[in-house]
Amino acid sequence: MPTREPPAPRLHRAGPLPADLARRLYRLMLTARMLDTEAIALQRQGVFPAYVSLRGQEAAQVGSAAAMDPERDFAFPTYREMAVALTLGVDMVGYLASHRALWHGGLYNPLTSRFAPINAVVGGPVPHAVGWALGERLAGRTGVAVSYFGDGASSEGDVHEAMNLAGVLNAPVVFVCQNNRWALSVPNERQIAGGSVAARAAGYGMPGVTVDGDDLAAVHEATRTALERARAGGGPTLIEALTYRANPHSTSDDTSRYRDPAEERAWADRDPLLRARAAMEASGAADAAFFAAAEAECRAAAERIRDGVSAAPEPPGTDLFDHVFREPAPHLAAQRRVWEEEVR
Ligand SMILES: Cc1ncc(C[n+]2csc(CCOP(=O)(O)OP(=O)(O)O)c2C)c(N)n1
Ligand SMILES: [Mg+2]
Repeated sequence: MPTREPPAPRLHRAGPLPADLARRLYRLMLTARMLDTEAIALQRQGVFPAYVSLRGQEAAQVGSAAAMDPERDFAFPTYREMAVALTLGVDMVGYLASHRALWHGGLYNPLTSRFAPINAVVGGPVPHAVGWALGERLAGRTGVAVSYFGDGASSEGDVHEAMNLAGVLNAPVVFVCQNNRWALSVPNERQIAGGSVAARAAGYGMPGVTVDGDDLAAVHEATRTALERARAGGGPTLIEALTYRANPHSTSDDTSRYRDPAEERAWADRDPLLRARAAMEASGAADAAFFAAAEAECRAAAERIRDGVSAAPEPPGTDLFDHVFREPAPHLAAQRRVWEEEVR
Protein backbone atom coordinates (compact mmCIF):
# COMPACT_ATOMS: atom_id res chain seq x y z
CA MET A 1 0.00 0.00 0.00
CA PRO A 2 1.45 3.40 -0.95
CA THR A 3 2.03 5.76 1.92
CA ARG A 4 1.32 9.41 1.25
CA GLU A 5 2.64 12.43 2.98
CA PRO A 6 -0.14 13.97 5.07
CA PRO A 7 -1.02 17.56 4.15
CA ALA A 8 0.66 20.11 6.39
CA PRO A 9 -1.67 20.26 9.39
CA ARG A 10 -3.04 23.60 10.51
CA LEU A 11 -1.91 23.16 14.09
CA HIS A 12 -4.03 24.94 16.64
CA ARG A 13 -1.90 26.44 19.40
CA ALA A 14 -2.80 28.18 22.63
CA GLY A 15 -1.13 30.09 25.44
CA PRO A 16 -1.12 28.73 29.00
CA LEU A 17 -4.44 28.05 30.73
CA PRO A 18 -5.53 30.28 33.63
CA ALA A 19 -3.81 28.90 36.75
CA ASP A 20 -6.94 27.70 38.58
CA LEU A 21 -8.26 25.94 35.47
CA ALA A 22 -4.87 24.33 34.82
CA ARG A 23 -4.76 22.99 38.38
CA ARG A 24 -8.32 21.61 38.17
CA LEU A 25 -7.67 19.91 34.83
CA TYR A 26 -4.32 18.51 35.97
CA ARG A 27 -6.05 16.86 38.94
CA LEU A 28 -8.62 15.33 36.60
CA MET A 29 -5.88 14.00 34.29
CA LEU A 30 -3.96 12.55 37.19
CA THR A 31 -7.08 10.92 38.69
CA ALA A 32 -7.88 9.42 35.28
CA ARG A 33 -4.31 8.08 34.97
CA MET A 34 -4.46 6.51 38.43
CA LEU A 35 -7.95 5.11 37.96
CA ASP A 36 -6.85 3.65 34.62
CA THR A 37 -3.98 1.85 36.38
CA GLU A 38 -6.38 0.57 39.05
CA ALA A 39 -8.80 -0.64 36.38
CA ILE A 40 -6.08 -2.63 34.61
CA ALA A 41 -5.18 -4.20 37.97
CA LEU A 42 -8.86 -5.09 38.54
CA GLN A 43 -8.90 -6.85 35.18
CA ARG A 44 -5.73 -8.77 36.09
CA GLN A 45 -7.38 -9.81 39.37
CA GLY A 46 -10.41 -11.13 37.51
CA VAL A 47 -12.81 -8.46 38.77
CA PHE A 48 -13.25 -6.96 35.27
CA PRO A 49 -13.54 -9.36 32.32
CA ALA A 50 -11.88 -6.69 30.16
CA TYR A 51 -10.86 -3.06 30.19
CA VAL A 52 -9.80 -0.47 27.59
CA SER A 53 -7.09 1.89 28.74
CA LEU A 54 -7.01 5.59 27.90
CA ARG A 55 -3.38 6.06 28.97
CA GLY A 56 -1.83 8.73 26.78
CA GLN A 57 -5.15 10.40 25.90
CA GLU A 58 -5.75 12.27 29.16
CA ALA A 59 -5.13 15.76 27.72
CA ALA A 60 -7.29 15.13 24.64
CA GLN A 61 -10.17 13.94 26.82
CA VAL A 62 -9.98 16.26 29.82
CA GLY A 63 -9.11 19.31 27.69
CA SER A 64 -12.07 18.82 25.35
CA ALA A 65 -14.66 17.81 27.97
CA ALA A 66 -13.74 20.67 30.28
CA ALA A 67 -14.67 23.13 27.52
CA MET A 68 -18.27 21.85 27.49
CA ASP A 69 -21.16 23.47 29.32
CA PRO A 70 -22.41 20.56 31.46
CA GLU A 71 -25.83 22.22 31.76
CA ARG A 72 -26.46 22.35 28.03
CA ASP A 73 -24.05 20.20 26.04
CA PHE A 74 -23.94 16.42 25.64
CA ALA A 75 -21.00 14.07 25.07
CA PHE A 76 -21.32 10.96 22.90
CA PRO A 77 -18.43 8.67 23.88
CA THR A 78 -16.92 5.48 22.52
CA TYR A 79 -15.60 2.85 24.97
CA ARG A 80 -12.38 4.75 25.76
CA GLU A 81 -13.63 8.07 27.15
CA MET A 82 -13.21 7.44 30.87
CA ALA A 83 -11.51 10.82 31.44
CA VAL A 84 -14.36 12.59 29.62
CA ALA A 85 -16.78 10.91 32.02
CA LEU A 86 -14.68 11.93 35.00
CA THR A 87 -14.48 15.54 33.79
CA LEU A 88 -18.25 15.73 33.30
CA GLY A 89 -18.82 14.48 36.85
CA VAL A 90 -20.26 11.07 35.87
CA ASP A 91 -20.63 8.67 38.81
CA MET A 92 -17.42 6.71 38.19
CA VAL A 93 -18.47 3.60 40.06
CA GLY A 94 -21.48 3.53 37.74
CA TYR A 95 -19.24 4.14 34.75
CA LEU A 96 -16.87 1.30 35.60
CA ALA A 97 -19.78 -1.03 36.32
CA SER A 98 -19.93 -1.69 32.59
CA HIS A 99 -16.34 -2.99 32.68
CA ARG A 100 -17.33 -5.31 35.50
CA ALA A 101 -20.13 -6.42 33.16
CA LEU A 102 -22.70 -5.41 35.76
CA TRP A 103 -24.68 -3.47 33.22
CA HIS A 104 -24.23 -2.68 29.55
CA GLY A 105 -23.45 0.97 28.92
CA GLY A 106 -22.80 1.84 32.55
CA LEU A 107 -24.91 2.32 35.69
CA TYR A 108 -24.83 6.11 35.67
CA ASN A 109 -27.54 8.51 34.59
CA PRO A 110 -26.73 9.71 31.05
CA LEU A 111 -29.35 12.46 31.14
CA THR A 112 -28.15 14.19 34.28
CA SER A 113 -24.46 13.66 33.56
CA ARG A 114 -24.76 14.71 29.88
CA PHE A 115 -22.66 11.67 28.90
CA ALA A 116 -24.34 9.11 26.65
CA PRO A 117 -24.02 5.37 27.33
CA ILE A 118 -20.64 3.82 26.56
CA ASN A 119 -20.77 2.63 22.95
CA ALA A 120 -18.57 -0.17 21.60
CA VAL A 121 -19.84 0.10 18.00
CA VAL A 122 -16.97 1.75 16.15
CA GLY A 123 -18.40 4.95 14.60
CA GLY A 124 -21.84 4.18 16.03
CA PRO A 125 -22.19 7.14 18.40
CA VAL A 126 -21.38 9.73 15.71
CA PRO A 127 -24.80 9.67 14.00
CA HIS A 128 -26.38 9.71 17.48
CA ALA A 129 -24.55 12.94 18.26
CA VAL A 130 -25.78 14.57 15.06
CA GLY A 131 -29.34 13.40 15.70
CA TRP A 132 -29.25 14.78 19.23
CA ALA A 133 -27.85 18.09 17.98
CA LEU A 134 -30.58 18.47 15.37
CA GLY A 135 -33.21 17.67 18.00
CA GLU A 136 -31.70 20.24 20.30
CA ARG A 137 -31.99 22.91 17.64
CA LEU A 138 -35.57 21.93 16.74
CA ALA A 139 -36.44 22.30 20.44
CA GLY A 140 -35.04 25.85 20.35
CA ARG A 141 -32.24 25.06 22.81
CA THR A 142 -28.57 25.97 22.56
CA GLY A 143 -26.84 22.72 23.51
CA VAL A 144 -23.98 21.38 21.42
CA ALA A 145 -23.15 17.70 20.92
CA VAL A 146 -19.54 16.60 21.33
CA SER A 147 -18.97 13.48 19.29
CA TYR A 148 -15.93 11.38 20.19
CA PHE A 149 -14.46 8.84 17.79
CA GLY A 150 -11.13 7.34 16.81
CA ASP A 151 -8.90 7.26 13.76
CA GLY A 152 -10.23 3.79 12.96
CA ALA A 153 -13.83 4.99 13.23
CA SER A 154 -13.05 7.78 10.78
CA SER A 155 -13.18 5.28 7.92
CA GLU A 156 -16.63 3.95 8.87
CA GLY A 157 -19.55 4.90 6.60
CA ASP A 158 -21.60 6.06 9.61
CA VAL A 159 -19.05 8.74 10.37
CA HIS A 160 -19.05 10.06 6.80
CA GLU A 161 -22.84 10.13 6.68
CA ALA A 162 -23.10 11.86 10.03
CA MET A 163 -20.53 14.52 9.22
CA ASN A 164 -22.02 15.22 5.82
CA LEU A 165 -25.51 15.57 7.28
CA ALA A 166 -24.16 17.83 10.02
CA GLY A 167 -22.53 20.00 7.34
CA VAL A 168 -25.61 20.14 5.13
CA LEU A 169 -27.91 21.00 8.05
CA ASN A 170 -25.41 23.15 9.94
CA ALA A 171 -25.88 21.02 13.06
CA PRO A 172 -24.42 22.18 16.39
CA VAL A 173 -21.83 19.43 16.76
CA VAL A 174 -18.14 19.33 17.61
CA PHE A 175 -16.57 16.20 16.17
CA VAL A 176 -13.52 15.21 18.23
CA CYS A 177 -11.39 12.56 16.53
CA GLN A 178 -8.78 11.29 18.95
CA ASN A 179 -6.20 10.07 16.50
CA ASN A 180 -4.18 7.79 18.77
CA ARG A 181 -2.29 6.37 15.75
CA TRP A 182 -3.74 2.88 16.08
CA ALA A 183 -7.06 1.18 15.45
CA LEU A 184 -6.42 -2.06 17.28
CA SER A 185 -3.48 -3.41 15.20
CA VAL A 186 -4.07 -1.14 12.18
CA PRO A 187 -1.74 1.87 12.01
CA ASN A 188 -2.72 5.29 10.66
CA GLU A 189 -1.03 4.78 7.30
CA ARG A 190 -3.28 1.82 6.55
CA GLN A 191 -6.38 3.59 7.80
CA ILE A 192 -6.36 7.20 6.60
CA ALA A 193 -5.55 7.28 2.88
CA GLY A 194 -5.17 11.08 2.69
CA GLY A 195 -3.07 11.23 5.85
CA SER A 196 -5.36 13.62 7.73
CA VAL A 197 -8.85 13.25 9.21
CA ALA A 198 -9.16 17.01 9.77
CA ALA A 199 -8.52 17.68 6.06
CA ARG A 200 -11.77 15.89 5.22
CA ALA A 201 -13.73 18.66 6.93
CA ALA A 202 -13.50 20.79 3.77
CA GLY A 203 -15.62 18.23 1.95
CA TYR A 204 -18.26 18.47 4.66
CA GLY A 205 -18.33 22.25 4.58
CA MET A 206 -16.94 22.71 8.07
CA PRO A 207 -13.65 23.91 9.55
CA GLY A 208 -11.07 21.21 10.20
CA VAL A 209 -8.62 21.77 13.02
CA THR A 210 -5.55 19.70 13.81
CA VAL A 211 -4.42 19.99 17.37
CA ASP A 212 -1.60 18.48 19.39
CA GLY A 213 -3.80 16.18 21.45
CA ASP A 214 -1.22 15.92 24.21
CA ASP A 215 -1.24 19.68 24.76
CA LEU A 216 -3.98 20.29 27.32
CA ALA A 217 -4.28 24.03 26.67
CA ALA A 218 -4.40 23.62 22.89
CA VAL A 219 -7.12 20.95 23.02
CA HIS A 220 -9.16 23.01 25.47
CA GLU A 221 -8.88 26.16 23.40
CA ALA A 222 -9.73 24.40 20.10
CA THR A 223 -12.81 22.77 21.64
CA ARG A 224 -13.96 25.98 23.34
CA THR A 225 -13.73 27.85 20.03
CA ALA A 226 -15.66 25.12 18.19
CA LEU A 227 -18.36 24.99 20.89
CA GLU A 228 -18.82 28.76 20.76
CA ARG A 229 -19.08 28.66 17.01
CA ALA A 230 -21.71 25.90 17.07
CA ARG A 231 -23.67 27.60 19.84
CA ALA A 232 -23.78 30.84 17.87
CA GLY A 233 -25.30 29.03 14.86
CA GLY A 234 -22.01 28.67 12.98
CA GLY A 235 -22.39 24.90 12.55
CA PRO A 236 -20.08 21.95 13.09
CA THR A 237 -16.30 21.71 13.42
CA LEU A 238 -14.03 18.70 13.06
CA ILE A 239 -11.13 18.60 15.50
CA GLU A 240 -8.42 15.98 15.04
CA ALA A 241 -6.44 15.61 18.25
CA LEU A 242 -3.12 13.90 17.51
CA THR A 243 -2.30 11.69 20.45
CA TYR A 244 -1.07 8.19 21.20
CA ARG A 245 -2.56 4.99 22.61
CA ALA A 246 0.23 4.25 25.06
CA ASN A 247 -1.18 0.88 26.14
CA PRO A 248 -2.50 -2.09 24.18
CA HIS A 249 -5.95 -1.65 22.60
CA SER A 250 -7.51 -3.49 25.52
CA THR A 251 -6.41 -5.88 28.24
CA SER A 252 -6.95 -8.69 25.70
CA ASP A 253 -4.48 -7.24 23.20
CA ASP A 254 -0.77 -7.89 22.72
CA THR A 255 1.08 -5.04 20.98
CA SER A 256 4.29 -7.06 20.62
CA ARG A 257 2.60 -8.78 17.67
CA TYR A 258 2.29 -5.61 15.64
CA ARG A 259 4.16 -2.57 16.94
CA ASP A 260 7.74 -1.68 17.64
CA PRO A 261 8.43 -1.30 21.38
CA ALA A 262 10.70 1.64 20.50
CA GLU A 263 7.58 3.55 19.49
CA GLU A 264 6.08 3.02 22.95
CA ARG A 265 9.30 4.10 24.63
CA ALA A 266 9.43 7.25 22.49
CA TRP A 267 5.96 8.14 23.70
CA ALA A 268 7.24 8.63 27.25
CA ASP A 269 8.59 12.06 26.27
CA ARG A 270 5.16 13.14 25.03
CA ASP A 271 3.27 11.96 28.11
CA PRO A 272 0.50 14.58 28.43
CA LEU A 273 0.70 14.54 32.23
CA LEU A 274 4.39 15.42 32.23
CA ARG A 275 3.73 18.08 29.62
CA ALA A 276 0.86 19.61 31.62
CA ARG A 277 3.07 19.63 34.69
CA ALA A 278 5.94 21.27 32.81
CA ALA A 279 3.59 23.92 31.39
CA MET A 280 2.27 24.71 34.87
CA GLU A 281 5.74 24.94 36.32
CA ALA A 282 6.83 27.23 33.48
CA SER A 283 3.83 29.55 33.87
CA GLY A 284 4.02 29.51 37.67
CA ALA A 285 0.50 28.00 37.93
CA ALA A 286 1.63 25.39 40.46
CA ASP A 287 4.54 24.51 42.71
CA ALA A 288 5.97 21.31 44.18
CA ALA A 289 3.55 21.45 47.12
CA PHE A 290 0.59 21.48 44.70
CA PHE A 291 1.89 18.42 42.84
CA ALA A 292 2.51 16.51 46.07
CA ALA A 293 -1.00 17.29 47.35
CA ALA A 294 -2.54 16.43 43.97
CA GLU A 295 -0.75 13.07 43.97
CA ALA A 296 -2.22 12.15 47.36
CA GLU A 297 -5.72 13.49 46.62
CA CYS A 298 -6.01 11.86 43.19
CA ARG A 299 -4.69 8.55 44.47
CA ALA A 300 -7.28 8.57 47.25
CA ALA A 301 -10.05 9.41 44.74
CA ALA A 302 -8.97 6.62 42.38
CA GLU A 303 -8.80 4.10 45.23
CA ARG A 304 -12.25 5.12 46.48
CA ILE A 305 -13.72 4.52 43.03
CA ARG A 306 -11.82 1.23 42.69
CA ASP A 307 -13.15 -0.03 46.01
CA GLY A 308 -16.64 1.18 45.13
CA VAL A 309 -16.79 -0.72 41.88
CA SER A 310 -15.26 -3.86 43.38
CA ALA A 311 -17.87 -3.91 46.13
CA ALA A 312 -20.86 -2.79 44.03
CA PRO A 313 -23.75 -5.26 44.28
CA GLU A 314 -24.80 -7.11 41.16
CA PRO A 315 -28.15 -5.94 39.87
CA PRO A 316 -30.82 -8.65 39.62
CA GLY A 317 -30.27 -10.75 36.51
CA THR A 318 -33.94 -10.34 35.61
CA ASP A 319 -33.11 -6.74 34.66
CA LEU A 320 -31.84 -8.28 31.45
CA PHE A 321 -35.40 -8.94 30.45
CA ASP A 322 -37.19 -6.07 32.15
CA HIS A 323 -35.91 -3.20 30.04
CA VAL A 324 -36.19 -4.57 26.52
CA PHE A 325 -39.82 -3.91 25.56
CA ARG A 326 -42.45 -1.74 27.20
CA GLU A 327 -45.10 -4.49 26.70
CA PRO A 328 -44.33 -8.10 27.69
CA ALA A 329 -43.20 -10.10 24.63
CA PRO A 330 -44.01 -13.85 24.58
CA HIS A 331 -40.63 -14.91 23.13
CA LEU A 332 -38.81 -12.92 25.79
CA ALA A 333 -40.96 -14.48 28.52
CA ALA A 334 -39.94 -17.90 27.18
CA GLN A 335 -36.24 -16.93 27.24
CA ARG A 336 -36.65 -15.67 30.78
CA ARG A 337 -38.14 -18.99 31.91
CA VAL A 338 -35.19 -20.88 30.39
CA TRP A 339 -32.71 -18.48 31.98
CA GLU A 340 -34.37 -18.81 35.41
CA GLU A 341 -34.15 -22.59 35.19
CA GLU A 342 -30.46 -22.39 34.28
CA VAL A 343 -29.42 -20.07 37.11
CA ARG A 344 -31.54 -21.74 39.79
C1 LIG B 1 -18.65 -1.50 13.78
C2 LIG B 1 -17.49 -2.16 14.45
N1 LIG B 1 -16.53 -2.74 13.71
C3 LIG B 1 -15.47 -3.33 14.30
C4 LIG B 1 -15.37 -3.38 15.66
C5 LIG B 1 -14.16 -4.05 16.33
N2 LIG B 1 -13.29 -3.00 16.87
C6 LIG B 1 -13.36 -2.65 18.17
S1 LIG B 1 -12.32 -1.39 18.52
C7 LIG B 1 -11.73 -1.33 16.96
C8 LIG B 1 -10.68 -0.31 16.57
C9 LIG B 1 -11.17 1.11 16.65
O1 LIG B 1 -10.12 1.99 16.49
P1 LIG B 1 -10.27 3.56 16.70
O2 LIG B 1 -11.54 4.03 16.08
O3 LIG B 1 -9.02 4.19 16.24
O4 LIG B 1 -10.46 3.73 18.27
P2 LIG B 1 -9.42 3.37 19.45
O5 LIG B 1 -9.71 1.96 19.85
O6 LIG B 1 -8.06 3.56 18.93
O7 LIG B 1 -9.76 4.30 20.55
C10 LIG B 1 -12.36 -2.28 16.16
C11 LIG B 1 -12.08 -2.48 14.73
C12 LIG B 1 -16.42 -2.79 16.42
N3 LIG B 1 -16.40 -2.76 17.75
N4 LIG B 1 -17.44 -2.17 15.79
MG1 LIG C 1 -7.36 4.74 17.34
